[in-house]
Amino acid sequence: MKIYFSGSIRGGQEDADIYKQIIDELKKYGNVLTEHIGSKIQESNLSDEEIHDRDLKWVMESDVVVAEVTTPSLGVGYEIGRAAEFNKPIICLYRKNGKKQVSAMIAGCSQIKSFEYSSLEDAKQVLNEQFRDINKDWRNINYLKDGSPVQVKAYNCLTKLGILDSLAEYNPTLTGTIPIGISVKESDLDIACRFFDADRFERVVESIFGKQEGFKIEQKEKAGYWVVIANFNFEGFDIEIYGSAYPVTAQNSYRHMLLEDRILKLLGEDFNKEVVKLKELGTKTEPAFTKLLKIEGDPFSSLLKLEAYSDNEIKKLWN
Ligand code: 6IA
Repeated sequence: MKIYFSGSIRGGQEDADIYKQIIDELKKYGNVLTEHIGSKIQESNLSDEEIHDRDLKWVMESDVVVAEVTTPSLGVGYEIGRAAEFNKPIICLYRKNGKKQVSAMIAGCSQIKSFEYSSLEDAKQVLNEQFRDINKDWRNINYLKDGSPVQVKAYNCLTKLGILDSLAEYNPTLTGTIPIGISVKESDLDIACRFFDADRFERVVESIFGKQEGFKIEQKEKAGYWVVIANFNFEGFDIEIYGSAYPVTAQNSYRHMLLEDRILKLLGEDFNKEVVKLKELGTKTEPAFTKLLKIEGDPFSSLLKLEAYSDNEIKKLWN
């Protein structure tokens, strides 16, 4: 795992010691490409252009970008923006020091996960929780093979259909409740995809799956973006292909699944049973979670607020 750590240099190097401690922690998870940011850099024998090109190459190569954003820095903001463009997972850490608030362009970006911390211990905990999620590759469905009977059935269905291979260029990822073990009888198999051209994606999906039973496909606008949704039946499953211009990791179905998986693991068997009970009575998944955790507002968007909660904060919601 290659980790790009980003921290202020010309923006101000007061926090270099803190960067060093975070970098030392990050070394437990992989190879930190930018260790030099943990010491005060006074001069460089590289030109600005050489620094820019080298650092950008490292951002592109990295598996994850971790930024300490307490000290505002143009370079850090730029690196985060480019990392978002390359669809890298991005973790931002900041301390509330009463001086400056984190920019809305960072705190408000759905592709970036921002966390406030006050001690190094807090930061370590955040990293521990985040790396646990990053290390699981949801695109590879092999995990279903060792799962429950319905997961094994889903694995066989998807493999027979060859859907993950035939749509490979769209980063197809199984989302929904079957992967996280809280499916009910009616649960479908949701395949989230990312396209760059909606019309082409629609044509490709139709040409591959158009002859499947009950096939239908539509293109519609959702929150200012075009999405393509195809449905059909295969081997007893309802299959839904959902394509959007958003990277899969930034799509709501993917984010809901990761968050729900984390909550289920944290809150254990009793909570899992309560979720399934509500779902069997007809409640949809996200409303079931928000109801049990007493979270107000629109279930689909308010649940996502929990992404920024620590494990302990989530546990408190259930106790
Ligand atoms: O705008 P800033 O300088 O605060 O931007 C800091 C970010 O840009 C860091 O995350 C670095 O990855 C990158 N960066 C900016 N300047 C440099 C640098 N030399 N060496 C390595 N990375 C850099 C600057 C030399 C200067 C102090 C003499």
